[in-house]
Amino acid sequence: MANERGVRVRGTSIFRPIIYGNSATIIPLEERASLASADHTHRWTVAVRSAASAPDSNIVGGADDLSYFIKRVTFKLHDTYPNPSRNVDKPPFEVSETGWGEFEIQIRITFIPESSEKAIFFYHHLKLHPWTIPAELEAPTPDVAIASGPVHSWQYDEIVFSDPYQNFLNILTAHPPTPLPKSKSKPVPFNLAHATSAALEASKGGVPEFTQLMEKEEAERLETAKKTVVAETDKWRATLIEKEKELERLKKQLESS
Ligand code: SLL
Repeated sequence: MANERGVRVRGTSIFRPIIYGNSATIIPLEERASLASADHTHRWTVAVRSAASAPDSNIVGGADDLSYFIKRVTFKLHDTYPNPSRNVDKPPFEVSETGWGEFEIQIRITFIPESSEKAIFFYHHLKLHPWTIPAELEAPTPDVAIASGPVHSWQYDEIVFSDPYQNFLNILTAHPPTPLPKSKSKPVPFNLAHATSAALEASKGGVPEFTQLMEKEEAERLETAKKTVVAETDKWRATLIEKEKELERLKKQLESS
């Protein structure tokens, strides 16, 4: 039905690539005393951003202003925080806080009224502690943790709008997303699995970035896994046929004896 939003464009779907997640840094010991809560050990930012990063920016993602289709992002923090449900009505869609513990953050995205879309939810585990600790540093001191740089935990996702209203579709197509770079312009690993302090040293001060290469590698991993499943299935099917033949043979042997 036509209304001020136009008609629904049936059979069309359009998506926008986003990331959500957090970065966190350790608060130096000398700074902690001056905080309202002296037991807070980390400073962190949770955010919803466009997937592509701005050139030469030290922010993960965020090249595009998403307010052309996002009206509000609500970050629901742990109940230990004052006013835990934080509404952000304009970009950047993020909340920065200090604290001592990790917890689950509910992220609710509300779209502009022209979209007539329902709000969507993401859940993000606030990550404060490093993914891996260099083997040679069993118990890193705050100094070492600070030197290792911020901890990053980001998830790539695509918000898909199916059968969008014509007016909303026009708004979306007027704002094409910045494409992801073909490969990383910054040599920073997303997770420092089996990191050595040399690897940490190499990545210090760097900022991770989503790329088309990462997208491609993920597709390749899925393809390889699919092939493995098919090969395994074939192998077990052959075994089954063998066993059934053997069963037949034994049955016949039994009958004729
Ligand atoms: C834990 N289940 O035990 C989690 C809870 C709560 C985090 C973490 C500070 C709040 C405040 C804060 O970091 N809360 O005092 O403002 O690890």
